[in-house]
Amino acid sequence: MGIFSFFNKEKKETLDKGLSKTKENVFSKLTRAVAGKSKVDDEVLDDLEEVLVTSDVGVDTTLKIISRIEDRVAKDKYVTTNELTSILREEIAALLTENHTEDGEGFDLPDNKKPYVIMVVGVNGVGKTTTIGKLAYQFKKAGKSVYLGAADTFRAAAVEQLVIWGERVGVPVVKQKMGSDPASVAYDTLSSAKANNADVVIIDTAGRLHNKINLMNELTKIKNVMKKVVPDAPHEVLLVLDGSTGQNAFEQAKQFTAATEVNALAVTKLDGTAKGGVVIGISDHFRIPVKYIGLGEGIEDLQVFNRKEFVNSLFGE
Ligand SMILES: Nc1nc2c(ncn2[C@@H]2O[C@H](COP(=O)(O)OP(=O)(O)O)[C@@H](O)[C@H]2O)c(=O)[nH]1
Ligand SMILES: [Mg+2]
Repeated sequence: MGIFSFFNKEKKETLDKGLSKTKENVFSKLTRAVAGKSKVDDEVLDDLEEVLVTSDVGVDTTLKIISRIEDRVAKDKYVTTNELTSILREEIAALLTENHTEDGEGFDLPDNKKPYVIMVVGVNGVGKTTTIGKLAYQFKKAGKSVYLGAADTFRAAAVEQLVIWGERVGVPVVKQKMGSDPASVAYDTLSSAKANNADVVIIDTAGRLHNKINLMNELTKIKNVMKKVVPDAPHEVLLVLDGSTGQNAFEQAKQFTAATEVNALAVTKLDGTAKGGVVIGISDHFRIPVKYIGLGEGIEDLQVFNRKEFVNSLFGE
């Protein structure tokens, strides 16, 4: 109880509010799908399939969910449409938690890696810099010392934007002039962080996916240079995806994970979109865990992704 439950309540409110558009979308479609029906029959299942696909859950994941519900209906014989939402919630939660390790509770860092190095990648405009600012804020709040590296050197505005976040949060930003070598910025950042015994380093990068070979080479070069300072860096390659683009985010995840080694995902802009179902598809399809979700532009609007909480929020408890 006490402070812990207060934060949990706040977290839940932000999540519920952020997912409200997706929720309205799913619920109004579900309501239509079951209107005038008393039990879950083939027609309801067909309609449910359409609801999930048009809510950006993705075809593969939708088929898995439908097949689970079919099994359930076959087993429980008479399932009313009233029970459908709770069954849907249970089956999606079960699907997402299968073959997965436990979700994180808070913004934790492993204590045997210092500095812990996070390299942030993703297409332009998905929310990389914003997510870095929000993460830096959370780590600082948890008492960690944070260094940011402005390795998106292609646009002056990109460096400036990270500097502004650094000032807001109160953490140092290592930068060079626009157009300089991103790998060299990353090297400088890790060197400063190491010299100052920092806990965590977050490196911003440019995301120009239109030339995959270029991007891949660039990211590989940044990684290799980092290893000269911290041999096992980067510990985390965090791919940021814009959830409001629905299936496009899914495609980007496919392309990026093929181009470079990614071991964590963040899905942003879930507020203000009805396409939040995409997180379910992404979380099911990729072996890489969705670690964070973005629910607004504010400094506090980043959460550690928890599958159960997400599904409960989306389908009501
Ligand atoms: N509503 C909303 N906007 C976001 C979120 N994350 C980022 N943004 C906005 O998306 C835009 C692009 O973000 P930015 O961090 O510059 O993307 P980058 O190009 O990948 O670094 C900015 O206007 C951000 O404020 C989010 O979770 N919710
Ligand atoms: Mg940026």
